[in-house]
Amino acid sequence: MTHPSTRIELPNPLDPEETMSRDQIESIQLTRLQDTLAYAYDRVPLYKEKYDAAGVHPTDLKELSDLSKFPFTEKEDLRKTYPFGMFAVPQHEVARIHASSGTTGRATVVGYTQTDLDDWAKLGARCLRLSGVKPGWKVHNAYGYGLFTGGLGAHAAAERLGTTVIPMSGGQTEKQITLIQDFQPDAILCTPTYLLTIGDAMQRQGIDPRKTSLKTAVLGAEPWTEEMRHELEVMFDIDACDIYGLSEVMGPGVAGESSETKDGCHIWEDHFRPEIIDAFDETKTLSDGEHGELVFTALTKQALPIIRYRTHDLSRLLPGTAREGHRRMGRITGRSDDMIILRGVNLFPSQIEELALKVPGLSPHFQLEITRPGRMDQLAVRIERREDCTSDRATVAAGELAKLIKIHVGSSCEIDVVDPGTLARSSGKLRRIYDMRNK
Ligand code: DLL
Repeated sequence: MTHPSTRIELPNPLDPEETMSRDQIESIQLTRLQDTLAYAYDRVPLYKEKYDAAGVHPTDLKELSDLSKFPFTEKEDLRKTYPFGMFAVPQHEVARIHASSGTTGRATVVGYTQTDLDDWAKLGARCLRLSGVKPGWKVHNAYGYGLFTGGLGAHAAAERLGTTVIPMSGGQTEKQITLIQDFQPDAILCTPTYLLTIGDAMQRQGIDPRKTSLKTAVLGAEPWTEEMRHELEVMFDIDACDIYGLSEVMGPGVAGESSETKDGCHIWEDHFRPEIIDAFDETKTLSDGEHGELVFTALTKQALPIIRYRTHDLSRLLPGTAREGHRRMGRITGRSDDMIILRGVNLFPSQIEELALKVPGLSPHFQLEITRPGRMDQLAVRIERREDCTSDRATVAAGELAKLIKIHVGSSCEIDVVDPGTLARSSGKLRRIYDMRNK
């Protein structure tokens, strides 16, 4: 007897909002923005205090550009009201809580109603579909499960799309490899540096990552470059697409990238209104195309309305391509608080990644160490050579990288090429910067 199945051949049309025109999206944004401002003002004391102090009221928002009259929300606001002070619904309506790791202070706590979770899954599923993941595929989810939004967020997205989810979580690299070989997943979800860790470990075991069943990787949660995309696509013979999100705004799925265009993440603008501001002068809102700091307003969130949230992520807004009504964000070059200022020159780890991968013999495994031996800051780039790179070649490569950094970034640094496998590997977000100046 054959069993009826509810999952086989599910229709999988796009959400109607995905194909809306820019005008339609902006008209939805306006009404949702007006509702959200009123909702937050009525329910969250912090918003009322801030808006009263700034002399603005939700009714002052008549058109989208009026948003710039409203104060920003900062991570510090969530910290001050820790744990639940910015929640807009009573606790019994909160279906789930997540929290950020809090490496630079108190953790920030975020909450979701059941409707918020449904929206999150829907938007995450849109991202995966846009990246080429298909219903019926097996999806190996190696984002960490727990308070981090990556694991459960990507999990719900993959389930919503109608895939078979393998909830592996991060870490236990040997087990990841065994499961990839045994379960034959079609797609993998993890951070870009963790996929690199898995690929490296496979090669050390004599397994060719190009021969696995994987066809697609949807990678995010940390900055990565086009050079790293190329590295991973060649290493695994896959399509690698970007996915963006942050806990305070939702989690993974705020924006996702098309596998056909691979030209940056489309922001789901029926649920989020993005802005770009001057990272060093928050009074200046920048135009599309200009580089600055991303600011997000969530337009539909119930448990934790978030208005003009300063992400500190540096990017720019670009017109929609694969989903024309929804603008894209350029690849994140870094976070304004991760910027290294070295003798007056601004530098991001992603710039080093981009340059290092242009030098034959050097691998994408590197760390940046900043010290102050005298009165001057010094940067040392510690980077692994590739397996097939001889020590003579490594010496030449070090010189080449130093020269590229001098030309493109404008600062001198010391390059220390180390043996393969020497530097710490990531199983989630990789720490690249070791600032020893105050140690
Ligand atoms: O990292 C959510 C996420 C999980 C996104 C899995 C994608 C995939 P948080 O831990 O709150 O949430 O960290 C958010 O990570 O402000 C960025 O600085 C960085 N980030 C996230 N996605 C990307 C990306 C998750 N695609 C912070 N490119 C954000 C660059 C990213 N940076």
